[in-house]
Amino acid sequence: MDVAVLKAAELVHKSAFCIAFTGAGISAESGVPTFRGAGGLWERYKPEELATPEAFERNPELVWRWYRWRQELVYNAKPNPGHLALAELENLGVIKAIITQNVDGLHQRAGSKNVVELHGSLWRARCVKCGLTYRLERPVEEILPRCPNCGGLLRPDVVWFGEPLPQDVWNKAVELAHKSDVVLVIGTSGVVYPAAYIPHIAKRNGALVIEINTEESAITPIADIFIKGRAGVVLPALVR
Ligand code: BJW
Ligand code: ZN
Repeated sequence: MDVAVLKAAELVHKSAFCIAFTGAGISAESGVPTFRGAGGLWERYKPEELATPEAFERNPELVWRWYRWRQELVYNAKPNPGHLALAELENLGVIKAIITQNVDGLHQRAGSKNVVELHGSLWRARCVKCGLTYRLERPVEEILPRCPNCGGLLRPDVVWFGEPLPQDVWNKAVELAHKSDVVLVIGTSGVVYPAAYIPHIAKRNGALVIEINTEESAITPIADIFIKGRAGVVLPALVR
């Protein structure tokens, strides 16, 4: 076993308040594409045409088609050993919470309980008119879903570029970052803000930063331990 992994396992297990901060990379081994890099979603799609409020105003059908495709992909995917290891670490009382940028719901499906979703969820829709939110059990079927309450247009309840993160969710994440003494940063490029502040806030408050990624990221310069590898391989090695 790699010494960095052994050291990380020791630090995680003797931590008082360990949290995980996750990105698209943790779901890659479930077959869910990441955003950036080779094979990433942004290689084939322009974010400004799909993940902005302006895009939705211009062409809600196109945006819903993209989200429906992603919902179907995730619906047919399963949590991988990385998600499962984090759930087990929470079960063991080692990890206190997961702060995720992912909208796929795979942490919850793996059994994680305390999950803070910074960028919303593929499995919720929100009315642009009355603001009510709806839980989605499966991919939406309608070309343009409408609000049962007021007839307004529904949109995916995710955070698009130029939109603020939900205040309560953000406050909760910052509070967890302040409490943490170890933060596991897994599978994120660390370039999207304000989400990427989380590991920086934890670090500034004295937490150790342990990063797991197949490549170096924007977080790597502040990582105390960098483990180059796949989340689905490295995380199970932290469970003992
Ligand atoms: C593996 C692996 C394996 C692969 N194992 N690892 C400061 C400077 C410049 C710009 C800004 C700034 N602050 C804000 C901005 C603007 C903007 C922003 O950050 N832009 C940057 C891109 C430059 N931010 C915003 O617009 C945010 N809102 C905002 O600022 O509001 C201000 C405001 C305040 C008050 C009123 C009004 C406005 C919102 C950002 C929302 C981002 N939304 C998205 C889409 C969500 C919905 C959806 O999914 O459709 O969130 S964008 C996309 O990026 C998605 C992700 O959550 C997010 C982060 O991506 P992530 O998870 O890091 O994935 P990747 O693909 O980037 O990286 C994958 C990593 O995994 C790689 O490192 C791989 O190596 C690794 N990997 N396989 C381990 N097996
Ligand atoms: Zn409505």
